[in-house]
Amino acid sequence: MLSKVLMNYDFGENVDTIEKLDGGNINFTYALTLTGGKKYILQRINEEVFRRPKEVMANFLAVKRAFSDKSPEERALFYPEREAKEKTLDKIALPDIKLTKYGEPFSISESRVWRVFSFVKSHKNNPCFSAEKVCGKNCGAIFTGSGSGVLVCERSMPCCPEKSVITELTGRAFGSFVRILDDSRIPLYDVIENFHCPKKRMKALFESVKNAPEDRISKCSDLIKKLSSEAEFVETMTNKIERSFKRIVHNDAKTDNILFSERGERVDSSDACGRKTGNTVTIIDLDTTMYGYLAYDFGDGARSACSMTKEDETDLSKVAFSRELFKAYAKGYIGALDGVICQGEKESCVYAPKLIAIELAARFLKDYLDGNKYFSVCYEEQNLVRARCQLALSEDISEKQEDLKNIVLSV
Ligand code: GN1
Ligand code: MG
Repeated sequence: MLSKVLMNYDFGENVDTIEKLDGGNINFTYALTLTGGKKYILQRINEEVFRRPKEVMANFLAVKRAFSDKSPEERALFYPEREAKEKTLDKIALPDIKLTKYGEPFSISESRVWRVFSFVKSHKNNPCFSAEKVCGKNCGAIFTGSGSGVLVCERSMPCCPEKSVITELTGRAFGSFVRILDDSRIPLYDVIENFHCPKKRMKALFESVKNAPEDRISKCSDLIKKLSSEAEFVETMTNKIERSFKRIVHNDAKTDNILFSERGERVDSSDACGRKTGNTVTIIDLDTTMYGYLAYDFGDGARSACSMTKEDETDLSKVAFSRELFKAYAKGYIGALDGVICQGEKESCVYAPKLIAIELAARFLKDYLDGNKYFSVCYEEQNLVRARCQLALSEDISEKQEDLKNIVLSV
């Protein structure tokens, strides 16, 4: 199958190895290494989830084009407190697509849609990277990308300042992404309708509850009850957020979707305007980049980046939302939108992490009840475990709600 797919591409040399990569719950991803050592990422779009994959690719190209229309300065990470002159130019890049032999951005093989991206050499592609490399601090901390949205600092769990640096950079990258595209009026397809819409996601869950097999229902009746008790909160907040307007947002604003360039690529000299040039931060996974509500994008990023465990933690006593990391994420994301974000959007950011944790709990639970058709699973009950974990996270966020409010309003 894969060799047939590869026949659509001209790499100039032979493909030496193909390695299946983990990470991501939806698409199927492989790393290709050519005989000369050059690498690419090959990916099959999951058509069960993205029913119109060509629209996904059209959106990708439109966003990429809108980005290229901007000057390098406009594409930089945005720091409100820094004067243009002393600004470190940390640049945002988007992945490069490799066209097929026929000049197409994707290929179709046995009715499946495939695409090839240039490989981005980054710390996360090595599996470990040190704080020294990421933020220049020589504290000895080592971070590992866990594959589910959390970076685990191996030295000083649960949280050290350097982890905050990465979380702030993540927030800043996604906030800057929204800022950069703010005046681009490009049309984009709604590749998944109501992708983030907590009240509709809850409704869909309760529909599945009606039709689910008895043995599955009996394993999660406590969870269904708890989620039902959140219905009013979800309804009120969804209505509040959706009174706002849509912007182009990434919609999967988590740490795993950021790649930090090798420190070696850093140019410490100044650019023509006398500013220091910095790292390249590549934002990947643009599949759900669409018009959507800012608070959902922020909430989803925060519930992922500020969680202290992986998404399928079974020991719920460990599940926690870090205030420290939230402070960092909010500073980055909201700070990057200084002068752009509206007051109502900012206020909604206070409740959005809890809201999206509940939404994701509902999505995981629905999929468990439906027989695991949407998210890929390694074992039968993984979606149930994930749902429990998200609900526990939402409960922990609830307890910290007042702190979140003070943090958001002080950015
Ligand atoms: C899916 O596959 P991945 O990790 O990029 C999902 C996100 C969820 C995430 C939870 C298209 O994203 O919305 O937050 O799993 N993407 C889609 O791990 O549904
Ligand atoms: Mg994604």
